[in-house]
Amino acid sequence: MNIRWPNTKFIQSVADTREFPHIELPQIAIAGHSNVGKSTLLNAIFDRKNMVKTSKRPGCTRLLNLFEVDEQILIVDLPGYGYARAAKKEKHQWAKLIDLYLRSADAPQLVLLLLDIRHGPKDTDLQLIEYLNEHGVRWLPIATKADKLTGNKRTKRLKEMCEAMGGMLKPLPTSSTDSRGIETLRLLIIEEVRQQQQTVWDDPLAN
Ligand SMILES: Nc1nc2c(ncn2[C@@H]2O[C@H](COP(=O)(O)OP(=O)(O)O)[C@@H](O)[C@H]2O)c(=O)[nH]1
Ligand SMILES: [Mg+2]
Repeated sequence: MNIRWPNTKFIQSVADTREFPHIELPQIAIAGHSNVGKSTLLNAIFDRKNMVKTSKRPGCTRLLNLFEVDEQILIVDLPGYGYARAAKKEKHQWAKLIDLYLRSADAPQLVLLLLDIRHGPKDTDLQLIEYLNEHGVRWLPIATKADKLTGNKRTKRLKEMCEAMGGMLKPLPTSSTDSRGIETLRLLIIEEVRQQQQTVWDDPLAN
């Protein structure tokens, strides 16, 4: 299957959860450390070069960026965290925005947690996982930059990452450079949306 989403569009940036627009679509949020490859991966999923702005300066976005995919899915790009040089106040603002968002009526059904395959989960990732588990937010780990490791090293690393996160979820390896895992990720998103819609309607995606 070849999934394409030609009508993907940027909706708006939200600095405060009170500004969150009323959009009744299944919602998936994307989280991860700054520089993990979040913007690049989103562009790869959307099959666009510059739908999501990539920046050389890590940690400069402090907003929720909303994208609507083919009028079917709302993708929320969360600000990257864990930027060592960020001021304490900035880190606090990040945590506050994420906390308000994840506990709001607009909370996502699923969080895709991006982790650099070379570094695995860092303390800040583990803190987020703990938070998501505590608040009953479903999440799935996605390993980025899989092209940076090969063969056994990659397999071993994925296993270690899985163990470091409690041993339940094995990260999906992806690469925006060689497109590995991108189509699987699109399928995963579609499957998530299908499940959501089935609870509301009678399988509208069946044809
Ligand atoms: N080798 C490799 N580099 C990547 C990949 N994805 C992103 N990068 C690089 O990682 C850096 C950070 O990417 P970016 O998407 O801006 O990260 P963000 O801060 O998480 O949004 C950039 O220099 C990208 O070119 C990938 O799949 N493979
Ligand atoms: Mg980015």
